[in-house]
Amino acid sequence: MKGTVIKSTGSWYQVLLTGGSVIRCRLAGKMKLDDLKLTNPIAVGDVVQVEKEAHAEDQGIIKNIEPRKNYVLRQSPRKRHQLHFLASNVDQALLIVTMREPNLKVGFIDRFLLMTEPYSIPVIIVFHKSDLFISEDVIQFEELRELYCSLGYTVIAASSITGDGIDEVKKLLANKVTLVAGQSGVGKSTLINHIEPGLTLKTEEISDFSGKGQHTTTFAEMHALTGGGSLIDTPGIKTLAFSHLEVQDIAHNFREMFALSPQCRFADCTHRNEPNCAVKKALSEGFINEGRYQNYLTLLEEVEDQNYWERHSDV
Ligand SMILES: Nc1nc2c(ncn2[C@@H]2O[C@H](COP(=O)(O)OP(=O)(O)O)[C@@H](O)[C@H]2O)c(=O)[nH]1
Ligand SMILES: [Mg+2]
Ligand SMILES: [Zn+2]
Repeated sequence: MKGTVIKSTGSWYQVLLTGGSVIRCRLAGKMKLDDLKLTNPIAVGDVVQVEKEAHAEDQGIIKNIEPRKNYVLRQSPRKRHQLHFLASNVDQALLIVTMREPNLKVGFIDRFLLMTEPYSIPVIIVFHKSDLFISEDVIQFEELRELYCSLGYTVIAASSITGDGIDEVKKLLANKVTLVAGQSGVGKSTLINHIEPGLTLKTEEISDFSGKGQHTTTFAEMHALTGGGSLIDTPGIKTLAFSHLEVQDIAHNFREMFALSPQCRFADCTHRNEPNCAVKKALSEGFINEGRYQNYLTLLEEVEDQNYWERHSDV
């Protein structure tokens, strides 16, 4: 039997079978060992072959995973050397951020886009809680909208309180499989509840003075949308680290820089101090955004520091 993994709780997976029923499955023993670098060998969104257990009709064993059309991986928040699937086989991602409550971290947007870029997954960036925008937020939002739209992303301001932008988001989600992500407290659960009122996801109050929300969602879960399509709700992300990547992985996944790199003198140009660098030229002429470039440099440094310590960890 064939089905789609709609929830993963560590050792058990909920699989939505083609017929519409949901069955609780575990992995066939030998499959677990396939990739030791992954904390979760199966992602929500995976299409799998399932066999019913002889002793329990409502339980099954996942025998095989069909090739993934794409996936979104992050470094495991707990185990630095392991990777963790956020989801697979998605049509697009919806990244929810806020200007305040919690305060915007622009670097987080670029970090998120680093995860979707390897498969060129389209991303909709929602600036949520637009009801809280003060005039300087509006100005910053407009600048960011211009920047990310120019890079090919969709940018929308929305509020679950005033309803601003909600219909627009809803339209974009229809008939698509969408990975929904954001830092804790940005109103992800609230927004999803507005888009699909039948889905009463837990929302949480921001209780601590740091403005960071508490974690209540722990595992990714796929929910069907009544109008067609589905959402994959993921746990609130605190931080995204990329020490598993190499310098060139970063360089290749900042799309505007990658597009210019064939014009750099060196094929492996890191766009820092190399002569005849097309990226530095574009930066000085204002064609590349200074903030994006700074975030790029920060990520390069992170990756280099990490690689340095890994190479020297035996001595
Ligand atoms: N001002 C404002 N607050 C919101 C909005 N959406 C959600 N909130 C509040 O933000 C807090 C976190 O919401 P929640 O949906 O639990 O966030 P999540 O952690 O991203 O799932 C709650 O106190 C919500 O009431 C909005 O559009 N505007
Ligand atoms: Mg939530
Ligand atoms: Zn260059």
